[in-house]
Amino acid sequence: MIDPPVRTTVVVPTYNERDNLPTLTERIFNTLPDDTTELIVVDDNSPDDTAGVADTLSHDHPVRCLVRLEERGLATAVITGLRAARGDRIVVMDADLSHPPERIPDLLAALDDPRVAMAVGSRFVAGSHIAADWPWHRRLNSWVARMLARPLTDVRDMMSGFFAVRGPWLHFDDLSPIGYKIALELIVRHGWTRIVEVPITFEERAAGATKLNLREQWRYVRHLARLYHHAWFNRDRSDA
Ligand SMILES: Nc1nc2c(ncn2[C@@H]2O[C@H](COP(=O)(O)OP(=O)(O)OP(=O)(O)O)[C@@H](O)[C@H]2O)c(=O)[nH]1
Ligand SMILES: [Mg+2]
Repeated sequence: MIDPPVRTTVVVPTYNERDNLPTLTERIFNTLPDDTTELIVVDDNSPDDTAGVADTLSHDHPVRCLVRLEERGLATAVITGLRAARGDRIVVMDADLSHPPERIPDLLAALDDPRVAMAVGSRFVAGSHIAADWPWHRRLNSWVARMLARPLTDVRDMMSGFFAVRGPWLHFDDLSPIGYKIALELIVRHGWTRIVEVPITFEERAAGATKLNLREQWRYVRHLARLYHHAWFNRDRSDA
C-alpha cells in the first residue's frame, strides 16, 4: 500500500534537549496524525546525545534527525529543517516544552485562508498567557527586543519561535539570519504582511539550560541593523 503524502512537517532545532524530546514527541503525535506528519529534529551534535534519543523515538513515530557537524546556531538549524521539510505546511517550535504542541492545529487552521503567509503562536495578543515563573529579566529582555523590531512588522510577537509557514512560499536565497530570530527574518525578508497571531500559553523551559546569552543579544542587534537596511531598500516587496 502507498503511504499517504506528508502534509505537515514539524521542525524542532535542538541543542542538549534529550530530557525534553520524548515528551515533546509524544505530545506532537497525540495532536497530529502519524501518517501525514513528520518531525524533523535538527541537532548540532549535542554532547548529551539528543540525536540518539531522536533515533530511538523514530522507531515509534515518523521522526528524522538531521545532525549538523560543521555548523552551530538556532536560525540556520531552522533553515536546514525548512529546506528538508516534505510537508507543504511547516511548523517550527522549540524543544523545551515552552510551546504547546496542542496549539499546532490552530496554527495550521490559520493557513486554511490562502492569503495568510504565516501563523505565529503569540505570547502577546488577547487570550495569551505567560507562565508566572518566566523570569523578570527575560521579560524585560523580550520587551526591549520587541520594541526595537516594532517598526519592521505589525506582528506583536515577532520573536516567537513557534510558527507555521507554507513550504512553497519560502525563498531561501533571500535569507541570511544571524542568531536567534528566524521568524522576524522570514517576515521581513519575504515582505509578509498577512500574518495571523494565535494566542498561546507560554511555559518556562521544562528541563535543561538556556542557550540565550549576551553574545546572542549582540547578534540580535546586528541582525536588526541588517533587517532595517533590507526593509529600507526593498520597500515594494509584499506577500507572494
Ligand atoms: N540546532 C540548534 N538548536 C539550538 C541552538 N541554540 C538553541 N537551540 C534550540 O532552539 C530552541 C530555543 O532555544 P532556548 O535555549 O530554549 O532559547 P530561549 O527559549 O530563548 O531560552 P530558554 O527557554 O530560557 O532556555 C531550543 O529547542 C534549543 O534546543 C543551536 O545552536 N543549534
Ligand atoms: Mg526556550
